[in-house]
Amino acid sequence: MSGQHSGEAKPGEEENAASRPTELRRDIDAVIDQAIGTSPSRHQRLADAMRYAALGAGKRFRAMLVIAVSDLLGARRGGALRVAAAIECVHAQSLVHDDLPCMDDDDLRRGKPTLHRAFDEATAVLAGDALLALAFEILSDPRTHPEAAVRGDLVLKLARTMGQDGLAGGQMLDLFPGDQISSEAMILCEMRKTGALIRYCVEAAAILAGCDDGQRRKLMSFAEKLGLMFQIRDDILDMSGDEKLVGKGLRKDTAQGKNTATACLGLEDANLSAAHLERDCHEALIGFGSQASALHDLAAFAFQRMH
Ligand code: GRG
Repeated sequence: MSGQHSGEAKPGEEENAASRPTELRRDIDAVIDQAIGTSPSRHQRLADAMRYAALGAGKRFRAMLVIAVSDLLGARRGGALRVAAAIECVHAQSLVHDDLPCMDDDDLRRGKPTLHRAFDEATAVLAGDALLALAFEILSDPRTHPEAAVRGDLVLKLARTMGQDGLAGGQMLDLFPGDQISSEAMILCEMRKTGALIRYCVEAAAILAGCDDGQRRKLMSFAEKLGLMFQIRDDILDMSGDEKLVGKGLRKDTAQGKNTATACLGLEDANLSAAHLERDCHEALIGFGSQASALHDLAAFAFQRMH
């Protein structure tokens, strides 16, 4: 992922899956690939499109976050990997639909043609739909957690994360910001379209592990700051990043009149805001000690990322 997340555990620190990104990437791909399956009775083009969107590329930031929190809280690794894979399916769907001509109309994603360019629009819509359905299938499978109540909670919270108060609602605010560019409206949009899924990564790991209220409050505070910071950094990269590194077309937000952090605050203040949020992330983790080092690394990565 980056220098801070190089795959080496620091001496004296317990190694966890989030500190071994290559291994984690392989494990997540294996869960998604197996869940897509190979049934000959299914439409091969749909399965191919789902694999094109969900396997191989991407930083797997959300998966790493799930694993880092579940390692911190002592959740079972197999279940955490399945939750991480389900979240990466939702994330992949959101990118596929975001890139469609009726939304942001993008040609490049993760360094390759967007799904509707590589396949066709109808396939991209359906592959996105099927990836969402697959996420719920993965979560509600007893292999994710033996207790039905835990699986039910995971499903309920994901449904809320995706709906009007989450990704779909955030994307509406992104596409139809109204006349007024304000920082309140910008923050609401960013918290929903991006923050909600990052928040769910932490919430889902806490649900899996069954942590106490005090730990949950600190972790959710961390998650909210992290999600907003991740999107502000995305806005900054859209304005000042390198297209080759980021792997998608940039400098479209301003042209499209989007209510982004950079449009609202300017580049310098957007950077300052991201820096404050990074500091808040680290502060929220005080109390977990060195056991939360993978989470500190992820916050540092989210702030410093160039892709
Ligand atoms: C889920 C029901 C439902 C609807 C989706 C299309 C849509 C509604 C929402 C789009 C939300 C969106 C694309 C927000 C941007 C999130 C974001 C910062 C994406 C980039 O994440 P990275 O940098 O990407 O982690 P990689 O490629 O590394 O995984």
